[in-house]
Amino acid sequence: MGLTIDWATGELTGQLVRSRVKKLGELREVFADQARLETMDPETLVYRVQVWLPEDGNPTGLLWGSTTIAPGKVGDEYFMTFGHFHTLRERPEIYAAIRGEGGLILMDENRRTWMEPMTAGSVHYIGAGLAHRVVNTGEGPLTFVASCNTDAGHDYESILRHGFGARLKEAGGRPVLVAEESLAGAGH
Ligand code: PAN
Ligand code: ZN
Repeated sequence: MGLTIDWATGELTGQLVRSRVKKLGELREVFADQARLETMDPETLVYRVQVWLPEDGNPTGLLWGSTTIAPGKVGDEYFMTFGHFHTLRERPEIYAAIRGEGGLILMDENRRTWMEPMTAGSVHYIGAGLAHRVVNTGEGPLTFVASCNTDAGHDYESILRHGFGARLKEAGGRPVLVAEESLAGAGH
């Protein structure tokens, strides 16, 4: 079908592959430390997404994607994806990590939030109705592949408004999931 993946890097090649990048300046709302953000270059590349979409006209077809998140932090918070619910809440997704170290943050509609560790070879089933975001806690790039129905859609608005229920931050040299409530209590 004219699509290939380089399993070392996650790079997709094919005529129907679309690529987009997210720079720090487009992710202001998702990081907690706004003062630190102001000191950083908004052109910094945080992650790159490649998506292959089938052309079979099937409304519930399957897409194939690859995302690479650069290593980095805003203050003590690691670089991460924007995160989203699927617009069609009943649409699940599968992620599989191919390199790097990090965490998949999952959140249900009641804002209950938890994390699954991601490392080369870990496979993650994102059940219906769960918001999902990936965080790179490693020294190098974190890459994962993804597949879900083409009609799933992205609801970024809910994340923009309410965020996730917890953040993955470095504390004592290791990643710790910190509940937003306790952050709010600390005056953030
Ligand atoms: C992924 C994500 C990709 C980038 O393909 O879209 O990793 O994350 P954001 O969309 O949150 O910026 C996916 O989950 N698709 O449904
Ligand atoms: Zn998704």
